[in-house]
Amino acid sequence: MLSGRSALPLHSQTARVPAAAPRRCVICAHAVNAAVATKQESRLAFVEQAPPDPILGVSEAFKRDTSDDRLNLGVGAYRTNDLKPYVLNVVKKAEKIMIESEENKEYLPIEGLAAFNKATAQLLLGEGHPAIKEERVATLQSLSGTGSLRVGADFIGKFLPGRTVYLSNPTWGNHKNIFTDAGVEWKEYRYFDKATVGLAFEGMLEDLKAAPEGSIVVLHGCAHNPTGVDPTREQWGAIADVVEQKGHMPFFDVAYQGFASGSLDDDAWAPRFFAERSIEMMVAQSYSKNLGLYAERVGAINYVLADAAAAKRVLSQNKRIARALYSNPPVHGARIASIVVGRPELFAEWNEEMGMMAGRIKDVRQTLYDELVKNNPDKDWSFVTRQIGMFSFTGLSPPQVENMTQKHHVYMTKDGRISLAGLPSNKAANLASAIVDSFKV
Ligand code: KET
Repeated sequence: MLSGRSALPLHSQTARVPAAAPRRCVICAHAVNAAVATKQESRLAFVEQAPPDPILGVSEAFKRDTSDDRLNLGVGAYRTNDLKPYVLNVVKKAEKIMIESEENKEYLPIEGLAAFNKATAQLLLGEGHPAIKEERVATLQSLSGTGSLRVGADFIGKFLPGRTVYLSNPTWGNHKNIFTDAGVEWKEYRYFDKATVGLAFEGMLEDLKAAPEGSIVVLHGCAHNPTGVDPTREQWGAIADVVEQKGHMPFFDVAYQGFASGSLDDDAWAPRFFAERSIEMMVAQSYSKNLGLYAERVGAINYVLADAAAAKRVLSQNKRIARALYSNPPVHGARIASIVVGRPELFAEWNEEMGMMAGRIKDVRQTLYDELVKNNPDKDWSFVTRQIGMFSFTGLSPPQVENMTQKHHVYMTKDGRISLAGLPSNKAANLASAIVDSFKV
């Protein structure tokens, strides 16, 4: 076992023995160099503990709670009314088709599965959209919404250096991580008005007008996370006017298409409206929620551009970015999505299932509202039913959220967001009384 004359045995681990005893290798009892033996501390000992993730860390804390009343309303993941994760029927059917056709596991091209890329651009813009026909859309399959945003962020860092990214205040917490880690500077624009529990529309327009020309503006395609507050169509018009006047580049994050309203078309209205106005844009898409493919990491980054030659070159550079990040994307979920979108009977069934999921969330939102009104009729709870999508942004402060968790075993994010997708209707009354109680803290 000796490698070279003076070398130590390769397996020179020491047993933990009193300091005075001679140090010996635990395997062959060879005497071990004292300097090596006493060096207990890792060269990485200076690395500090990272804080738990504000969203996914909530699920970790929830798992440690043993109370029967515990409720996980942290992460935005759909559950049935019995709190079971839901695998869509269309997903099971697509997987059956895949097994029967004995698909292989070869690497995908760097840009992903061609059938998926075609389907995802069509879902986004609508079938037969001129931008698709004219090959002005560059689409790269990536690792769900997060990975697609990150590829886009790296592209901005490389090809639009010095541009600032504007994020809504508040926004999905991971946006900040993504742009920070890509080395792209970000700032915030006003979005939420606490007083009205609605859109800070004037403030938003002012901030976008004040941003340097050619800035990148991250916009939530629908069902804004965490507020559940979206601009009206008229307001989108005014936002598009400013974006156009200032030459900003919109970067849409579309994580809830079809899942917010139950309609793929309605939920894609805003990015389609920008495309209609020929505003060049970036769009990240996710299939975590609408196809329930959370763990399969299915999504895409799209660039809807003014000319086909630019789209071709932009795609080539996105491939270069993806190659170094993860080389090529996973195939399984992309095949599922392309089969579901590509077969009319499965596509129709998918729409029904999305309608069912969106419907359950709407129902439980209404039940929660009714229970809140019953519990405390003096407070205006109308914001609960005005908000759309998966979440309710309650306005609870961090100490009040602490009360929700410590006293009532309700796990939620510190910003006061609750995921209604994790609420069974028979727990709505408990949740309402926990919220009313916590507002007194
Ligand atoms: N964008 C938004 C706005 C978003 O809410 C999520 C996920 C994503 C992108 C990314 O999802 P992906 O699975 O990478 O496609 N949001 C939920 C889960 C999470 O935080 O990762 C959430 O807010 O709970």
